[in-house]
Amino acid sequence: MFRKGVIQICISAKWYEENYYDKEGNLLPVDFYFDEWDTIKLPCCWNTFDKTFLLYEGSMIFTRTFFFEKQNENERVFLKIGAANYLCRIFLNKKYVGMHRGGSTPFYFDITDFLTHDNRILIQTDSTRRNEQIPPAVTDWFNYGGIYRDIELIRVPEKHIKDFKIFLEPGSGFQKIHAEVTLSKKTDATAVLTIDELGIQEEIMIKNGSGEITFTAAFELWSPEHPRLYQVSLSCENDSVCDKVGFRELRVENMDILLNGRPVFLKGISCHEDSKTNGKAVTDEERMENIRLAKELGCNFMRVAHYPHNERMAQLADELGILLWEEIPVYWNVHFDSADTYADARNQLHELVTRDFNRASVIIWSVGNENEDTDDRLAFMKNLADFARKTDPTRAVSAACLVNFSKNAIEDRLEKYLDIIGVNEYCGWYTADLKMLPALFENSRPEKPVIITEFGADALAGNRGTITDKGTEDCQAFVYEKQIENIRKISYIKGMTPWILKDFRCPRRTAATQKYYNTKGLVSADGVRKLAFYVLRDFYHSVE
Ligand code: GCB
Repeated sequence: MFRKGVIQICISAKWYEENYYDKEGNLLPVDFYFDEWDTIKLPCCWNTFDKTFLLYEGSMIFTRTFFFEKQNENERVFLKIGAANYLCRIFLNKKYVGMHRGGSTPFYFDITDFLTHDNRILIQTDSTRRNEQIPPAVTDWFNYGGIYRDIELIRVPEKHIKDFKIFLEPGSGFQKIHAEVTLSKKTDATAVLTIDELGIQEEIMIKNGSGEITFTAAFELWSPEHPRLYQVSLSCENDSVCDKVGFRELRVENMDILLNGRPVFLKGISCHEDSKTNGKAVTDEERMENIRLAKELGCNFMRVAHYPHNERMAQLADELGILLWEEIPVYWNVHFDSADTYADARNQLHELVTRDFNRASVIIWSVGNENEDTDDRLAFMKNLADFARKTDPTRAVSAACLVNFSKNAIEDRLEKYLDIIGVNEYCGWYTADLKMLPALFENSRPEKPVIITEFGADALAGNRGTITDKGTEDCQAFVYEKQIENIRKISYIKGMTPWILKDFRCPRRTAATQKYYNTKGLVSADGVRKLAFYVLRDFYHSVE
């Protein structure tokens, strides 16, 4: 089974094996052998694997051999790659299987017809940053390379369950569950949905490959305080899938965000997927530690920025009880006039929504971060927002917008197409004058609830000084105090996710107090809590 195997790597776009021939049948020369390549354990980011590769960006080839035994004539075998940054091309037994672009979402290839008993797989990943990609070349985080999430072979019957969505039917008075099934073939069938703990066993009639059902059930609601999950299973002929699912309702009504019918203030924190030792290939322990830190702060909400994090994050958030904002990397200076770039962004959104649809913790899809308000950007992001809303009626759509600096106001034409307005403002830091903050809030007349998706200040852990000494914990804590003092008075602000839980690797950050890290974390990359951590903690523990 091809799962977390030992993979061989080589930095080269060329590769040879003794038995490779050119088109005329001439033996190709060999100047190295797969067996001599370096060995790496996947998944991982090559940058943290070996310091030779720390700053390497480009193409890397991974290969291994494996045996495969068919279990029956009708099975199909899919190769799933949890994420590979950014382009990924797959070859199996010297044949090209396909390619995927997008560095943070999972993808699947049906490799049944490529498999034999003895197999050699070869996967090329290319982490080159390009302006036409999502994200574009310039970002404020580290561009880790590699296949950094799980690789799996999945066996399914030829006619299998392709998609299964289950959720609390919005507006049903918290009484009804809705489920939708899609099969791999456009045929008729009957599927059976079971939730043992609720005594539910429902038949779903499938016509032409799809079916749905709505039924009444006496379930407990999922919430951060009570993260109740139910074991759900679905079977259809020879196939079955299962999931652990919570049922909750999220609505935006007038100026309120309602969770299970009650207004909620989103006490949040932003976080990257980044660890000192593992890069983006963070472990479950590291993810749980981040959630634990957020809970210590008193959070009920996390903004997992700026790209889809590992699917385990949403599963753990479901289990541990924390609401999530999930985001695609439509970040800064995107080629908004390019149809190709739009297709890339939309595909990443589609893969994210499909992956996490059944996660109760995820309440907001964000379609971008800090993009200048131009006509092309408006059309591009409106289409993404419409797409998210159409594919998912159970969540809110948002984006982290810029302040309109010419008016010092929360004002962006995209607001019309969002359910919740996200705003990044750096009063006290990039906008040095803190007096701009009360003015910003007074100047604004948002017609939808606002989340302050970013504010913050850099501070090197242990670096102390006065409140005006940039890069000190004291200055960072002061910015947090002033921000909180202002934000708490504003009734249209329904949540906040300050920037950021932990310091993260960032080659653009060259100051002596940064050392190639963005040090706006409340906690250092080594886990040291800074003064501002306690400022935010005291605030969150003082509000409902
Ligand atoms: C921002 C960006 C975020 C940066 C942050 C900063 O506005 O959204 O990606 O890391 O500011 O530290 O400058």
